[in-house]
Amino acid sequence: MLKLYDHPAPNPAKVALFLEEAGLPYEVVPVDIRKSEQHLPAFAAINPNAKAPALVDGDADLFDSNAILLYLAETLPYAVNRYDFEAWRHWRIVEAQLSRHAFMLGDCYTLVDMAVWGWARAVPFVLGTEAWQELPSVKRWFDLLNARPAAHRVDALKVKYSFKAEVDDEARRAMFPQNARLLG
Ligand SMILES: N[C@@H](CCC(=O)N[C@@H](CS)C(=O)NCC(=O)O)C(=O)O
Repeated sequence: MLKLYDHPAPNPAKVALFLEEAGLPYEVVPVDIRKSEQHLPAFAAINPNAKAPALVDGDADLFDSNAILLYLAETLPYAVNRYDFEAWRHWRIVEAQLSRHAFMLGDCYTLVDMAVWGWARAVPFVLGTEAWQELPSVKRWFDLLNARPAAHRVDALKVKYSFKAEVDDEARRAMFPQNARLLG
């Protein structure tokens, strides 16, 4: 796990913000600069400049907040891998449930099915078009719900009103304004 040598001061805060925005797990090691902990030999071994923040990632010791930000920006594959893994893990739980029951809670169609259906529609987009082959029970249940007249009427709404379909830069700015901070 990443270790952030942290003090609630501007330079460490940049790095903490990035870690939080990226959803990366990290452990905080407090460095109280008002108690001179930045000058302790153990910390100086990590950051010879004797200032917070520092970051330890496995064998890599890093210092200077902007250098750390650039280093962290290279961890995108880690973040993508993490969320892809988590998405599959959750859908496999749903798959196991629907392999034993017609609907999420058993034999009856309930609110839980409606809640899961909302996101099931995004499965090919999030997990790829081949995903249904790995989730046959979810697909069986999804087709059943999609065949309901109510689901047809819901689909008709997106045709009736002209919603933007492209996820371009404008859409990304609208949906994830917090990411502007990552661009500096
Ligand atoms: N260029 C360094 C500056 C780090 C820095 O000045 N850190 C301050 C806290 S914001 C600090 O540790 N001050 C204690 C000291 O100078 O002894 C960076 O961006 O990380």
